[in-house]
Amino acid sequence: MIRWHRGLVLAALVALVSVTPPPAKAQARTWTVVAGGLTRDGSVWSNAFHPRGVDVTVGDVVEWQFAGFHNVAFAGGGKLPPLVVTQDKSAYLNPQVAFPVGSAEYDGQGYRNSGVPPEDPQVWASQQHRYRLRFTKPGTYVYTCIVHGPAMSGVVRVHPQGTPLPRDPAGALQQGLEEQRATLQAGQRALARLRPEARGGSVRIAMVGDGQRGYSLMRFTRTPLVVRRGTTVTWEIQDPFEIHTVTFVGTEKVPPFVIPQMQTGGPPKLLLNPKVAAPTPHREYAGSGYVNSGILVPLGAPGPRTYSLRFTRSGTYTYWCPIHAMLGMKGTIIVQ
Ligand SMILES: [Cu+2]
Repeated sequence: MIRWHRGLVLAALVALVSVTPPPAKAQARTWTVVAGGLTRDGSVWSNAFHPRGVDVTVGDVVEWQFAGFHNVAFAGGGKLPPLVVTQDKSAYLNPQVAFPVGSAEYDGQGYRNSGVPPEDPQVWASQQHRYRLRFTKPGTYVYTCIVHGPAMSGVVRVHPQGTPLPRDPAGALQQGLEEQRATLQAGQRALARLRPEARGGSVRIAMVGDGQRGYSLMRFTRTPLVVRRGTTVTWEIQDPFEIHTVTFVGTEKVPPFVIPQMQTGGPPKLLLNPKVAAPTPHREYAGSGYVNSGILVPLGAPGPRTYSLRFTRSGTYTYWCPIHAMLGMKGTIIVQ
């Protein structure tokens, strides 16, 4: 009798399994976050993640699409690595930032890094460069773009399965695109207001960014700056995200900022060109030659933020930020 009973129960179970759908296990979803953004002319740049915060459930994937030169880094309980490392007195982009690190899953432990996209505005505009991470444990995970520092951070809030979420993936992406539009529009308004400030015999040019709004301007001025001979012009970074230089190249080409050095059996080393990074000793600009500020650093970072040159000769002069030359970051000074 017992044996017969057991057989009946088994038969009943088999029948039950064959007619009922599998237990309600939430379908893993993919959420899109856009890293950065830029206007078509490259003048305004987003240094924010859109949306800044995203709510997901355990098992879901977040996919970052890179609309600029950014990385996505989760510290995983440790310290984030530095952007730059030095070796034999040369400075390199840290491979721990430039290239992907860690598995495609994250439970809050261990460093995860997307790497950076190619330095190519077309790749940025197409958002083809992507990074995916699956979240396997509930928690609130802050991440940072190490290229642009702690002011460029985002958060992924991972909830237990079954938790009702404020948005679905389409809604979260729409929110992100709205945030991106607001950021770029705020930047465009700031660009429209951008004016060099004249004080006595000197003029000040601000390189502007806004940590709250999340933008940086990739322009020195909107129109050529006209000054009298003998005027001192001072450039000053007022931006929490970006480094820039002020570089008069004379008859030379605009030098590249990053020089890849091919390695056998590994990724290239990314040398930061000392020609761009290091200042020349000039205090005056007499109309020719290579004259360079060296790297000027963001608000809050250690290092120089200002650079001054006295213009001693009449003429029309173009200068560049080689770091952002591909975005059209150049200026013109007319010395009368
Ligand atoms: Cu720049």
